[in-house]
Amino acid sequence: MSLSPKSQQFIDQEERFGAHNYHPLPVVLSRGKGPYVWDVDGKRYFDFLSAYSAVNQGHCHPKIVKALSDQAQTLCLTSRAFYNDCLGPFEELMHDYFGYDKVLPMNSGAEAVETALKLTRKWGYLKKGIPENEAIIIGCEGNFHGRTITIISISTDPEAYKDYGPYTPGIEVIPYNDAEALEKVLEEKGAKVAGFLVEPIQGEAGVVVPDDGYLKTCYDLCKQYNVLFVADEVQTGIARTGKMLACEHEDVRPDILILGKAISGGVLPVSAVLADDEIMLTIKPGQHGSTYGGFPLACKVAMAALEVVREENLCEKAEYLGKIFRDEMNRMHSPFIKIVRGKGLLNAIVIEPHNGKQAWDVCLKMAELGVLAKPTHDHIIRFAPPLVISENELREAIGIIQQAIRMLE
Ligand code: IF1
Repeated sequence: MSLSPKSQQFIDQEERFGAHNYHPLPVVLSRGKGPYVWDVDGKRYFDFLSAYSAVNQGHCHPKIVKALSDQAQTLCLTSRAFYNDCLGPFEELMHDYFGYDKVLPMNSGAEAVETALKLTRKWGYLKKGIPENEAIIIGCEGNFHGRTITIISISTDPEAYKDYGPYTPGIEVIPYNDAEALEKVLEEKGAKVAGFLVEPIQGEAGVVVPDDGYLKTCYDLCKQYNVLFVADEVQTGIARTGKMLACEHEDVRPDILILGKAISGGVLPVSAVLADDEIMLTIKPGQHGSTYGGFPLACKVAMAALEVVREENLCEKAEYLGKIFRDEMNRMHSPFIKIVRGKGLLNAIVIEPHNGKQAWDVCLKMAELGVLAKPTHDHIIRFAPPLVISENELREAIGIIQQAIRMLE
């Protein structure tokens, strides 16, 4: 892909002055609107990553930007040392949308996961009676929950954990999509297990959708052994999979729910942990917090972002458009396409390297033709457009994806 001098200049600047902790696709973006982004040379792309499902409501959604702009000129940050007139309304809206007694607002997804891990342990000691410092939390192979030391202590991806030890103790990792593995570890160690942390669909692993019934079976095992079922819906939540929460596909109500990313429509970082009183009130005043957690600007932005989901029927759209995407990709019968999988508009294609070309080459060709997506784990391309994309726009983008694949065949 040839780069303009203007693009190259920004890339060189990042190379010179920025940490090298990413390997971006060689595209320099400068504007976004709805399902589209434009590069510095004015070329338009369909965004099929949506900032890893943070931009479900589309880039620069007018209602969300207005909420941001209005509040930014009124009151941005108070800290939690005082009350304000935004946090209560946000908390009540979260109750209305998700049905939990309480919400603990944080900033990044990783912070919310860490908060959920602390809450799980706190409940394990104060309510389940696990001996102090002996609580166990179970995670799944192939997980991605963020980049902090405790979270990467759960990771099975050397890229995520290597050379960051020593690791947080009290963690057991079992195979994903294997309820018997959960039952086995609970039979052996259930008395000391405080919680089971799971993604309803593993995003980073390559949109790995577990078998029907897996989540429900695990939930029932957690109930049987008095273990909290902790769902990380940072990526799968907020209509992405065709339901407000991916757990709804199996009628599972997590004991602790973790949200992030699209809760604020890709405008500023907002995350949250939701739970009922018996769990949430184990954390007393002064025992957890964050300077920006639940700040007025975040509350107003998140309220607008959540209202957009309902007003524009984004759950129904994701469900309907996702089926079109998977059907169209399955109908290609391309040597490149090994598997098409996903739920709603969280989909992925497992690429079979062909003609010496692999997923990265497909992504470069798609970018050249006007669709942005990025591989995960070498051979998997995740496709997650903003949920506001229209059927016509989706079909146009599918045409581009198919053209890119045909050109490389
Ligand atoms: C990166 C991955 C996706 C998440 C789930 C918690 C978090 C994430 C299920 C933490 C964040 C982001 C992080 C970003 C790339 C992206 C990602 F490739 F890293 F794994 F989406 F799949 N739970 N995922 O997906 O939320 O702290 O980032 O707000 O770190 O490269 P965060």
